[in-house]
Amino acid sequence: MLLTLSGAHAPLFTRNIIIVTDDSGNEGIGEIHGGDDIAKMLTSYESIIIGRPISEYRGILNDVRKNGWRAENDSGQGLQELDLSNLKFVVHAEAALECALLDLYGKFLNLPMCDIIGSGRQRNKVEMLGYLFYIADRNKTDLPYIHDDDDSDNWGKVRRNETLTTEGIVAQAKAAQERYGFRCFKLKGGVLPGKEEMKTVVALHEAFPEARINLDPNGAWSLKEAIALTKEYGDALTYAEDPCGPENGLSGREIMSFYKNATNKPVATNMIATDFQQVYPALLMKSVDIILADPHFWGIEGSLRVASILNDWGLTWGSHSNNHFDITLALYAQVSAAAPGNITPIDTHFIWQDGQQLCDDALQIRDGFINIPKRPGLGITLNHDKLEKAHQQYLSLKNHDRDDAMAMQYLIPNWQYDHKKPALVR
Ligand code: GKR
Ligand code: MG
Repeated sequence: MLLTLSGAHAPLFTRNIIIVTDDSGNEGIGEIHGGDDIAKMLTSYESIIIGRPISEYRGILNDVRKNGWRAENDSGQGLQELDLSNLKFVVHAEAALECALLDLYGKFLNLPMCDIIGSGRQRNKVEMLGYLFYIADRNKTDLPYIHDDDDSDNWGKVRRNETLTTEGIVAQAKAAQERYGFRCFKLKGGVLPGKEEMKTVVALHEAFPEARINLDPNGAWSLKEAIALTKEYGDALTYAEDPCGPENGLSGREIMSFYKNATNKPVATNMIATDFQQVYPALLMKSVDIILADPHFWGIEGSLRVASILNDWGLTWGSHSNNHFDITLALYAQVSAAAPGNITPIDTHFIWQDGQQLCDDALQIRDGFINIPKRPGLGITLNHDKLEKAHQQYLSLKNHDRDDAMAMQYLIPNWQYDHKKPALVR
């Protein structure tokens, strides 16, 4: 029951999986956010793809962008807020197809995906960060949250239990480090008052003095509060992720440039620069240093175009994440392996889903890194039985869209999302 500004994760998350097969029997796979609109977009691609040679994959993607289905109100642009109803518009459904086609193309060429995308392979292993969350008490709900599924180590145990204190988060970080070897951490904020979250950052810094530490309240703080908190506790913070956002008629890009002027703190975002139009003013105003260009928000080649621009201009690329399966984990690793420059460790929620893999040969995080496998394409093989099991569970759900207010209302009756109030501050 992970907590964020947008509420609490529900017991089940949904994803759309796409499978493309060729007539030599190879299979290409892709994964993207769940939801019926995204499923409808993916289904509308079918007639555009079938019968075409894999070497035409760029043409196929162009045709899909032109002729694939999109909802009428889908502008394809983000709102600068963690508003989940808007998320599907930021997500590029065709990125799932791009992934599946490149998986297949890699198999055709007998090369791992990172060798055939962007400017090709830049590194053989990719550093991941330990993504820490405050966790609510699932026993306060009657919802079917997973628990007691893994007592093999501390991580398996702590990740299902209530964690709302500084000591709890430090213990969570230690358990994650023991299993995965993380050298860097990100704490998802926007849950408790900013002061408490920053004190937790200080405690994490004391526990892991060498680690890069980042806090992401998803723009919940006002500019004034963000500056004050950074001045008081900022030494423990390597960079701040979306510390503040739009306010008083100013856009998030403007507010973040004021924040940077006042604090000199490097800033990362996955909220105010989510497409190329937004990147232009964000870089002109020097609002950000690190753009977390998730391949699902930008497409695979789009994400790598961002990486090239940032690298040429002395800025930093990274990738943000949502709940995901091992298909996305492999995609993130392949794209990050092809991203030029000195990239920041990559976000992944996968440690929260570890044990729920869809593939038999899922990539592993060891010593904080994922090694790129020698196998072609994505480097993983879908287990159809596991997928079918997940699919049956999906079919049993009334709603396929993400709703973080639903579970939150067990904790605080009538809880509603407010982009300027931490989730537990009501
Ligand atoms: O999945 O709960 C979550 C995350 O908090 C996600 O919604 C955010 O968009 O991880 C993301 C972020 O870095 O902002
Ligand atoms: Mg973020």
